[in-house]
Amino acid sequence: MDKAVLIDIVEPNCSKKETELRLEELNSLVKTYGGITVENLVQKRAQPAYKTYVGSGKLEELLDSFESFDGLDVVVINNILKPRQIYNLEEFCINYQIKKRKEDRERFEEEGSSKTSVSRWENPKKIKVWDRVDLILKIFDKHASTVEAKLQIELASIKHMGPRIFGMGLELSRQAGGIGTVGVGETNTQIMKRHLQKRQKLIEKKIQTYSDVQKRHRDSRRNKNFKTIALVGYTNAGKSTLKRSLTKKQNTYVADELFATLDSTVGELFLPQSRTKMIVADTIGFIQDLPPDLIDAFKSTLAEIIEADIIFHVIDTSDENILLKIQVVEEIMAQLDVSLDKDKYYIFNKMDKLEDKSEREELIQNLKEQFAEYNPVFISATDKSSLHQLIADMDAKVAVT
Ligand SMILES: Nc1nc2c(ncn2[C@@H]2O[C@H](COP(=O)(O)OP(=O)(O)OP(=O)(O)O)[C@@H](O)[C@H]2O)c(=O)[nH]1
Ligand SMILES: [Mg+2]
Repeated sequence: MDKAVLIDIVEPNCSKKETELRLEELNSLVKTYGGITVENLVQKRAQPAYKTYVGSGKLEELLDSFESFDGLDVVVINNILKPRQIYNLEEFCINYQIKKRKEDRERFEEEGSSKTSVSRWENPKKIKVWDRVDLILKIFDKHASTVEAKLQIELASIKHMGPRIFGMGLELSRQAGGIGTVGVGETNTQIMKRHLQKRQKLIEKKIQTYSDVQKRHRDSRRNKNFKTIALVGYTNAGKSTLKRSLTKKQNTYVADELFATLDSTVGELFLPQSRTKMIVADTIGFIQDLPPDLIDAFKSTLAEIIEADIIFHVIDTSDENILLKIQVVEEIMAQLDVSLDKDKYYIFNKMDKLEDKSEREELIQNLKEQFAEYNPVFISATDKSSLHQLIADMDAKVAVT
């Protein structure tokens, strides 16, 4: 299991509350991945450091708190870094250990114990450095169960990691090659680059095949006049739980972890009045700072949202960060070009978690007013009886169309 140090660089005007919530989310991501957080560090700065993103003084201070690096495997930074910055940070960790080793050796020399004493830093350890995208990709990779999801992750990884490999190659070529000669690194980089470009084309072709099949499924549903509801929302909001409760798909995977769902699956919602059905599509959840490359790679999975007739924006009402998360989801939908004239319902979920009755009533009233245009509905996806009204609304909807 990876022992991780978490670093978050925030703007100087970031509130204490928001700083805490950001760190909390990063901790959940690390936990979902299976890592253990050993240290947290938040640095306020208006501009990230050009070379290493994190200020080097602050970083050194953090590393100083370790007796040795036995207790550290990975540094996770809660921001999106440039490939070169990640590379520089990894180098920084190696150079730190080399410096420590030198200091130890000099001290042993002075003390006259150089023959018997061995520095704790004798064999520098490679500390991995991940940015937020790396961490999300690792979780995706761990959770992906379908071939399509795996291909989409590989595509996103190539797009994210590719420049880093080229960056390192550049470094190697500088070391290996003199003026006017082609360095070993450079040739290797070119080979790697060609290999990755070929692989990317192949993956894109394969993903297209899957996406064509899904399109045929969607067309066939449309031809039968079935309307599709897409469940959209922040990760862990309860989308899959809702799908399970609305449809007969009892094998839908639900888990208290981030990015439990990575594909898109559909189920049928039976409407008792009109004796017809709607299709419910569950898909991948969103998160703050989702990199565009990732959204792009998952376009075929997300097509279910883009082409749905109705959007159920599922919201965890018990979440302290509710408004921010609503906004993040809306922004990602805008990036995806989800048409604004789709019928949209705000499904305020996990109502059972709000224990104080008067607080709950007040919150409902506020949310009803604030989001009046999005048909606010208050439910607990875990309690089917709270879904009657929602199902009745859908039934009435089919009746008039
Ligand atoms: N108390 C309570 N817990 C809920 C409710 N709905 C979902 N949960 C829990 O919330 C967690 C996340 O639920 P999921 O349905 O997997 O959430 P999701 O939106 O599909 O999450 P991702 O697929 O990771 O994006 C699980 O532990 C569920 O049991 C609810 O109405 N009340
Ligand atoms: Mg899910």
